[in-house]
Amino acid sequence: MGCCTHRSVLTNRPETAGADVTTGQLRLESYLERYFETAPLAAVAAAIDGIATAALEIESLTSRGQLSEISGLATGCNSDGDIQKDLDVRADAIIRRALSKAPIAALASEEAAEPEIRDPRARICVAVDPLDGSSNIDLNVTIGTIFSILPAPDDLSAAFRQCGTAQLAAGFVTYGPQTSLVLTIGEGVDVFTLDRTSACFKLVRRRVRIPARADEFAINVSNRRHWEAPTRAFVDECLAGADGPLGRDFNMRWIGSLVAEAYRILTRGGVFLYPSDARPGYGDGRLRLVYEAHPMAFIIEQAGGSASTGHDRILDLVPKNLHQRVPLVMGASDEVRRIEELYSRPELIASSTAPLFARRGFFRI
Ligand code: AFP
Repeated sequence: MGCCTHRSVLTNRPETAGADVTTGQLRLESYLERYFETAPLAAVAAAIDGIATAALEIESLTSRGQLSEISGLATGCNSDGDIQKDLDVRADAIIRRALSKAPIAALASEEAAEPEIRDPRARICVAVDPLDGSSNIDLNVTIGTIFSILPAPDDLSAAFRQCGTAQLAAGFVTYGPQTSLVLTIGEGVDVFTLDRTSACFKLVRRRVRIPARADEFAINVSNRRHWEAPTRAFVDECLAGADGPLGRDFNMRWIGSLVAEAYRILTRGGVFLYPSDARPGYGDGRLRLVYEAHPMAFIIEQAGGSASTGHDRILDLVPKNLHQRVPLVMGASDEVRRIEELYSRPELIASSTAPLFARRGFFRI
């Protein structure tokens, strides 16, 4: 089954192949059609078609909540000790099945310790976070699926040890008020919304751009006492508002769902931080490099933003292992630069919030 229930890109071409490209009319399958001419991209398009198909099924589960057989309850732990909810496991199975038609050499998932080797002659590999934000499943908050598509190396054991710049495509789906697909194939970022009547993803925004300057930041402030000084200094600068070194007021958001934060940044700008911190197991932050940070960094950079660890560009990182965690700062370039500056020049920290927010300052936060 393709992303539109009544036809599949792999079987037949839509009558409206030359559909008008104004926003809202181009269906995902027509958008993907132009990639079917060239071999590696044909496999990429087939994988995206598969993920879109899986998203239809996952969407039908999430949109029905407790009316579906999904409880949102924990069913066990994945290989890294993270709690696995029933929808995590279901989404993983749905995606594996939907991708069975696509020519994929290897498939990796947050929900499995090791990659699954499929057709070694195939030209691409896919890494997925089948259900991002699963702690929000029973809270009726936006959750999602994140994916990264890589070229298949000759030695498949190195399939998921490629730097982020090797990605051929990346994207995420949000299951929320709308079900949306955010996609890059290295030519900017486009956004599709699911038309639930025709069960079809339709293009709604092309070539999305993130403003260089943010006036909104997202971080889990409950971890402040565990943060490194540069992170603390940056957040204090934002909190200092117009009187502070950044000279303007900032709003704050934290949804606890990376896909929802990324969608907001692609819609109205901002900066997101999940830094390393002093809690046991958070020395490299919480988010995974291969199937969370790399695809998000590709999307954010394609939209004119930046993504960093605070020290290094996320896309330049070569994963040491499949489930490696990495600190992530992403969004408006000016703010990502400022955070990198605070990390590389500690002398700036002392001056950045001294008057009001220094440890011995008037306010204690
Ligand atoms: P779950 O999938 O376990 O809910 O984790 C979601 C996530 O990976 C990411 O989507 C959020 O930004 C982040 O973790 C939330 O982390 P905190 O719960 O520590 O705030």
